[in-house]
This record gives sequence, structure tokens and C-alpha cells, in this order.
Amino acid sequence: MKNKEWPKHSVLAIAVIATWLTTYVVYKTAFSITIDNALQEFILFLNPLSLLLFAYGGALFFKSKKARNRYILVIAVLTSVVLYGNVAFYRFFTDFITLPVLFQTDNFGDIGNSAAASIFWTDIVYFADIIIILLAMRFVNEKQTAAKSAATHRKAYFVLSAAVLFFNLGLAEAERPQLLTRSFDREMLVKNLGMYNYHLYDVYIQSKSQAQRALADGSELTEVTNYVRSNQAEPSEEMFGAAEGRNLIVVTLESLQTFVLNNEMNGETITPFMNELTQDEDTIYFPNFYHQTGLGKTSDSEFLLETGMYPLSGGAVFFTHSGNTFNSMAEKMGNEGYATNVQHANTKSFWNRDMMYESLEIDKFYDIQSFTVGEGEAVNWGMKDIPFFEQSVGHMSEMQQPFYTRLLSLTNHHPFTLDEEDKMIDEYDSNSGTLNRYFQTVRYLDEAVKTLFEDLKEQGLYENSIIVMYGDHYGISDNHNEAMAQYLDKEITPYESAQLQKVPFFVHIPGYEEGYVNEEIGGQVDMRSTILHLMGMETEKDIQFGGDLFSEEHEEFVIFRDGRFVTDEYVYAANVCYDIETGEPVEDQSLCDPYAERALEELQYSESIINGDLLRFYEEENGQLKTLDEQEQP
Ligand code: GP9
Ligand code: MN
Repeated sequence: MKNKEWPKHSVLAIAVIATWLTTYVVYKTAFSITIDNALQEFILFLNPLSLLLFAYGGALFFKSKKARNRYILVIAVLTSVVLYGNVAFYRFFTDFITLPVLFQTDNFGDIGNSAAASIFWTDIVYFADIIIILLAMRFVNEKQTAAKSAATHRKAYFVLSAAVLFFNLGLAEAERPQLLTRSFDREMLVKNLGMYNYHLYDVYIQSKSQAQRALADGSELTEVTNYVRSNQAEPSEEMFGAAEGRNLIVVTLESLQTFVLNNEMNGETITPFMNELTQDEDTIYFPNFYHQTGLGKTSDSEFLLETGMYPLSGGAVFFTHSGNTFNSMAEKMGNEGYATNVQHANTKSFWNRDMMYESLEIDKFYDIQSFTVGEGEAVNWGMKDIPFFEQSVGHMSEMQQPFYTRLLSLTNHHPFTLDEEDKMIDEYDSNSGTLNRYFQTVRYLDEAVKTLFEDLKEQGLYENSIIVMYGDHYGISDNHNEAMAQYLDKEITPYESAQLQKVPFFVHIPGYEEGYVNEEIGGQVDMRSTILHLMGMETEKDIQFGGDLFSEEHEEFVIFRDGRFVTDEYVYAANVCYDIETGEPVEDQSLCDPYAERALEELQYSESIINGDLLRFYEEENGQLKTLDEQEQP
């Protein structure tokens, strides 16, 4: 081999290929990454390449072979450390490393210990690329001219690397639209961008939020607190404490919009059980309730519920600010002796829930690992709602009481597919398969809610609980307006589209007996104070933007995350001020101006709290700003 002359840059090429293949083999052996089709497999295979080309490409700038080899080795070691670090971490946490886990000091002990326990000498195979590279450096005899390369060659090399990167990003976008703006899930990021690009992206996201945090000093809070105080609504005397001491069960109804309730599709009832609930003597049903989520979808609705603050306009706050201090509903319930948890049959890293739930002080997360998915019990995104609810109730019967548990349903999720045996009504017939199938999955969700109520009764958990249910966000986007217009038999104007953002909100208190339909206009930001007051807990010292829907002083003013809003008189959408009754633009368009200004102001206050992590400067017990020495050091 010594005598044979290898082409220029052979060592570089070998290094790129060796680390690329090692990474792919590690993907396939050390992690369980779900692959559904050949394209996903191809993206997974391709994704380490772009970063490796760039990183190893630095070698083209070295004059001496020795220095160049040293550089290549440094890159090989760095990439191996990143890769292997994730392998060891994954063994214990079934998740990929994200910067905040390394910096959360209370995590540190855990990580150190468990990482150490997860290291075996056979792991040397994960460093196979380094061994190959060392051998190449020793035995590959490159042409003598193989020193620094010409500038034009280098240029071509980096253009090619960029092309690989964009090709990869293009495929990722096709496979998972809005991956970067929404950052769904670490597994999905690794799967589509690759381990190395994912870490760069993670560093970018985290440092951006850290920089904003570092600039805040708490003084901004005075203004925010004044605003919040001046808009506060006194709890309703009648409803305050109506569910005191009971277990609290909050059910997130995936993608459920209000338009399907008390409605028919080709003569068939879509939600028979929930329709009954709207008329039930133990239920207060809110038909004029809107979702306020942004790109973070379900996770944004959870954020609204737990914090009474608005999510962010870009990206999911669950991802970007999971290290913040919050004063969540779970924390308050926990302080009153409640066991708090969330149940959701999905991977725990989806929406970064595993990290965010710690910050929200939710005691326990029953993720997919806590459920047994039997034969035929999975469809679409995972476990079907009926067995999911059944097992969730099983968990409840083991919980310390009183508990606050949240159930996140999943079957009624885009693309709304079902097994034949679960289809209880026909498809609709329009040009949108999505809308056509939606009615069937909604019907299934309705059935699942019915079984949930039955299961709770069977387990003796019903009487002593309060069940709150809300739709998390729209299921049918504006892309299906034509089909929607056909179904609703009216044109979908911006006004109608805003009205379609209504999601159901139910408050069900067994034994209440005075149920009614509450026409109050409200939104998800109101859930926190509404529920806490029902549980008999004060919120007057809390920093939150919503108000108690039962309060006389509740203001009918719902601000959407994208700046649209609804009041008792107007609907503001697409920069037009509509009359809420007629759906026609009002003559004097300036009537919406004062609200538009306030909507913006309120969203900005909420955003400033999140970006500056301002609640770390706030003492929720006494409603005061923390003095300088009480403030934790950043
Ligand atoms: C995923 C589930 C659905 O865990 O919450 O998320 P979505 O896409 O609706 O935000
Ligand atoms: Mn959702």
C-alpha cells in the first residue's frame, strides 16, 4: 500500500466517509428512531454529510500535511464525542442532549451518574471512524503535491457542501414542513437535520433566548404588573370553590373545533355524547370560546392553560424557554397538596415536554412508556384514544388523591386516519380528504370521551372529580376553505375564518345540577384563573393575562396569537374590523383601533415576561418584586 500513490485529499475523503458511515450505523444501532418510509431512511442516511463536509473541509486550508492531519483528528474526536455523548445519554434518558439539560444544575448529578453507568468498554466501536482515519493517515500515501489546495478548488468544495446542506434541508421541509420554525421534537430534528446540525440549531435557539434573558433585570415587571392588576377580574362569589378539594381532570380534545358540535354531516350526528353534555345539568358549556395558539399547537394550548400567558409568535415556547421560571397551575395545585401529572401516549420529548414539565413543576409525566399499546390499538399518530383513556383512568386509580391530571388525546389529529372498525359515520364528500375524514375522527373522539366518563364512574373516580375539557386548536386550516364553504354553505371570509377558531370548553362538575350554556366570549388564556377559582384558589397575586369566565368583571376580549381579536362587538381579522353580529365590515373602521392597540400591548407584555424570564424576579406569595439579593444569579 505504501508504494501505491493515492490521489490528493484521499485522507480527507476517507475521514468524511468514515465519520459519515459511523454516524449512520450509530443512528441505526444506538437510538430507536422511527422510520416510516424510504424517503425518511434516505434523509437519515444523508443528514450527517453536510456538516461533516464543512467541518472536515477546514483541512483544505493547511499547508503542511502534519497540521492538516492534526486538524482532521480534532474534528473526528469532536464529532465522536458529540455522537457518543448522545449514545450514553440516550441509554438512560431515551432522548437527545439539549443544552439546558447540561446547564440545569439539579440535573447534573443525575446525568453524571447515569452517563457513567451507561458506558461500556465495547463502546469503542462508536469511535470506529477515528481508528479508520488514523490507519489512513499512517498508510495512505497521497501524491506529494497534496499540500494546500487551490482557492478555486476550495470554493468548489464548499459550494458542493452547501448544495448538500440545502438538498438535505429541502428534503426535510418536504418531509416535515416548518420543522425549523416549529421545532417539534428532538427526534424529528435529529432524523431530518442530523445529529450535528441539530446541535448547532440547539445552540442557536438556546443562546438567543439566553441573551435576551441576560439583558433583563426585573425592572420591566413593574409596568407589566400594573397592567395585569388593572385588568384583573374578581372571582364570582357563586362559583369560587365550587369544586374545592375534588380531583381535577383536564382533557385536551385534539383538534376539536366548535363547528362540529350540535351539528350534522349528511344527516348524521357528529358528536352525540358531547352534544348531550352541552345540555347536561352538571355541565357549563362555552360555545364562544377561542383557541389562542401559535406554531406550538397543542403545547401552546398547554402553556396558555398552565401559565395564563400567551405563547410566542415564532416557535414553540415549550422549546425556546423551557428553562424559565413559571408560576404554573400545576405548581399552585401542588402547593395545595395535589399530586400533579400529565398523561399522553407519545414520546416524552415531543414538544420538549419532558423538559418543560419540570419547569412547570408537574410531578410526573405518564408518556408512551407508561402505556401498553395492544394489537390494533394504534392508528395515525399512535395509541388510540379509547384504550388511552382507559389506561389513564387506571393510572388515576393508583394516584394519591386529590390529584390534578391532564389527558392529551391524539386520535383526532391530522391527517385524521382511522381503522375501518373505528369508523362510526361516513366520510364527507368534498374536494378535501382532510375535511372528509375529520368528521369520522371527531366522531371517534366523541365516543372516546363517552368511554372516559364511563371508565371514571366504574372506577369510582367520577363523583369526587371535576372534569374540564377544551379543544386545543383548529383541525381544519384555511387551506380547506373551499370544502369548508361547501359544508357550512357560506363563503369563508376572514370574519368566518376567525369564527372557526372557536373550540369547545366544558366545565363538568358531577352533582352540580345547575348546568347551562354560558355565552361569555373567552379564550384559552382564561382557563387558568377560571379553573383555579373553581378549585377555591386565589389568583389575585399571580401574573397572568386571562380572567375568570364566571366573573362579572370578565372582559369579552379575546386576542389571537396572530393579532386578530374578538370583542363583544367586533371581530378584527385581515386588517378589517367586522361587526360580530352581521359579519359585515363596520362603517367606521377606526372602532377597532383602541382594541388593536391593546391587543398588541398585551401580547408584548406577555412576550417580555417570557423573553426576559421575568418571573424569576417575582415573589408570587406576596406579589412583590424580589429584592436584589433574593434574585437568583443568572
Ligand atoms: C403530540 C400531540 C399533537 O404529542 O400533542 O401535537 P400537535 O401537532 O397537535 O401540536
Ligand atoms: Mn394538537
